[in-house]
Amino acid sequence: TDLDTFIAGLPKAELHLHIEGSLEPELMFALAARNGVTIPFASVEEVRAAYDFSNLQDFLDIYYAGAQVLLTRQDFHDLAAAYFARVAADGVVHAEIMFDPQTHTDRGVAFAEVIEGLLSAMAVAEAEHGITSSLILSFLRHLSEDAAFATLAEAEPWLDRITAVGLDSSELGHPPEKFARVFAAAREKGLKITAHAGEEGPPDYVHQALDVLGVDRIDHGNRALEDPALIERLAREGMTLTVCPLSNHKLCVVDDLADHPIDAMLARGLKATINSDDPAYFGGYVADNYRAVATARGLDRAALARLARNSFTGSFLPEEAVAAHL
Ligand code: ES4
Ligand code: ZN
Repeated sequence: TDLDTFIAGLPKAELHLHIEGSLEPELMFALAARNGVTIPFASVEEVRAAYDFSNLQDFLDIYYAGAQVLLTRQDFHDLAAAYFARVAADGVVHAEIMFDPQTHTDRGVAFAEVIEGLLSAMAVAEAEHGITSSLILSFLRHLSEDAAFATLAEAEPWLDRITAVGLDSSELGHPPEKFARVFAAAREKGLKITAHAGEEGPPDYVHQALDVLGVDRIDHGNRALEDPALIERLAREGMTLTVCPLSNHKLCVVDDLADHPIDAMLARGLKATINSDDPAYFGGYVADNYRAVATARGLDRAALARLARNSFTGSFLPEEAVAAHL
């Protein structure tokens, strides 16, 4: 079989996906029209042309602007339904989906509209595509810890349908320790914990995610490679890293995909996984990310299968469900 067929045929979990980052320009225009929202672009082509980023903040500015077309429960349903329909073809059988409630509640959209729309699409995905999924509520780190606490309080009625909390948005200047108390509170409520760390931030932010937040997973983690003792610790603890190759390239975390450290991570014993991050903005869904590193770094099929296997062992699925996927 050819490489694309092999990759699509590998059952895989997606562990690092911002649902707002799966908003394709076509749907952005459709929702803008449906909701009477003005967007600063004349065409789908103009939107795609704007997706030329030099760093994380550059991207985030456009990502938050795009999210403004999302207003109703139906919008969030349509957004997630489009994601599931797309990744069914990529061999995704389980997805742990991050959402940023503050991006919406700060514009006056009710938390209930956001989460009920996502939950209804998740039910359809399981029925129609056999894809299981769970939700990761991600706090925006450029906002205050008090704002994160308020978001956790708003989520209270749905805590049995939220698997984990995460930490995303502008990393530099917003270290994990800023959120020590709210992550402790989330853990008390039985939620799993993940955090973006070491995407643009230094290795110390990865240390803080481990020691201060007590994460179960690290999102990205690229810059951990600058710290040999940290690499050793992550390997020893079997900590999963949710790596996003096309994102890393688009946001200039790596200058060239040919320099992507995915194989270095595996060689150092790190439990790396492959994910899409914000597929509508970074030019590819999860299978595209597998293909990109397979081609750029010459990964063989055993390495690709290892990465797919890691996506299940690194998931927040219960042990029996993980075993059923291996
Ligand atoms: C994000 Cl790539 C990335 N990094 C940090 N925060 C984010 N939110 C959406 N995509
Ligand atoms: Zn991310």
